[in-house]
Amino acid sequence: MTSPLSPAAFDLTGTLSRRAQSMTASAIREILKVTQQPDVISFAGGLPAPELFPLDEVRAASQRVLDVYGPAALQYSTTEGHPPLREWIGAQAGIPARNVQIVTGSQQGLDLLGKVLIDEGDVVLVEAPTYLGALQSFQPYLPRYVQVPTDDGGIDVDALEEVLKTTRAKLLYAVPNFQNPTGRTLSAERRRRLVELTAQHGVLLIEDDPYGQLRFTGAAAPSLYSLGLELHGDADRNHVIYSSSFSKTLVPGLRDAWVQAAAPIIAKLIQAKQGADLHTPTFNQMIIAELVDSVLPRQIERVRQAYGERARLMLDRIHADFPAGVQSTTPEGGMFLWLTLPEGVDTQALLPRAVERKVAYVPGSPFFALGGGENTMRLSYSNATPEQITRGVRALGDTLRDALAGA
Ligand code: N5F
Repeated sequence: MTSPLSPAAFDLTGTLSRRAQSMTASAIREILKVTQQPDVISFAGGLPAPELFPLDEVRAASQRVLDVYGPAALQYSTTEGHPPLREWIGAQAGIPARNVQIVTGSQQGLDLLGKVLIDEGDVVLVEAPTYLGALQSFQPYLPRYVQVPTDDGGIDVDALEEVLKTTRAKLLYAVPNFQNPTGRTLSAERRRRLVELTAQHGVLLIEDDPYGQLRFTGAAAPSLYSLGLELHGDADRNHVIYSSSFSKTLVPGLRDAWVQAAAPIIAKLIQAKQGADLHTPTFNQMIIAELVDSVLPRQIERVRQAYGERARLMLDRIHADFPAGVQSTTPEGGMFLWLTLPEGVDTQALLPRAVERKVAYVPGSPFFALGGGENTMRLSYSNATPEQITRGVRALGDTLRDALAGA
């Protein structure tokens, strides 16, 4: 006889929701564990250069915030976000502050958008490849992914038009500027068609743009959001949802980012965020608001210049040190470039050998919603010094040469 106090055998794994069972670990965060060893040169994480962080300015802003706001800086605050920060973001985009929702990193924005927009089985269109963190955010809401092909000009809009003829899609997720993971940028002509096509077919368009300010060469193209605004004439009718972040322009550790969207979507984001974390840290938002006019513009300039130099150096070293048959994208901004190796090379299998040579990257496959891309990899140049870039690319070139000789 079992006593009422003796516990029943519990299948704890079996108690997990289908939602939880569909979750997977981020390939980037897993690799960051390996690359935390101090002697490994990491081209893996999309980490900003810490030596460029405006430490003194953040210190001074923190002091000012405490002086000006007192205890209110440390109190709970509204879910929508710190009003002066929302006003500032709205003014930049030419929209009312009420169309701006502050979020705790744009990663939270992606999760909340998934929560309020995706029903199980809804078709979510994604670039092939796309940002794997977005796949990770959307996955628990059990979408059906459909991949849209991309080339050097970004999303192939002709291919998209074909897909839309036969597929009823809920939303399309895109990173049009210096895409994560490829570093590619959507061409100006394609932007207009992408906005029009999605509008015609009733497909929401999520424009994820954490890197747009970090252009180091070439001319800027209009945001999809601004084209949507032009098309609909009103922020509350825009079918484009815009997401950006202070992570790559100021600092990622304060976790301050935002979403711009039409009123019905913002209303639901607020409710979803109340359930997630009530609000983004009050103090952090106040610090960011202190910095947006006085520090942000010159910080962007510094970061652009440094990343431009690092990208050019990495490309030069790749051309000099890599075996023939490796193709690289040429980013005009942002933090990433993308390598395609000869067919048959498996970059996941190769990673331990690269780490033995003290260099790390992210294998390309996890960036494809439906698999593929085994012969691709993402390299980030933002977090490595010029000396590390030179040494790391040489080590990676040696790793690739060995692999090709073995293949
Ligand atoms: O705003 P935040 O810091 O939450 O950035 C999230 C994010 C959203 N959208 C795109 C396209 C992004 O690239 C990112 C940040 N991605 C970095 C990466 O390496 O792919 C984050 C890596 C940092 C980490 O996982 O520790």
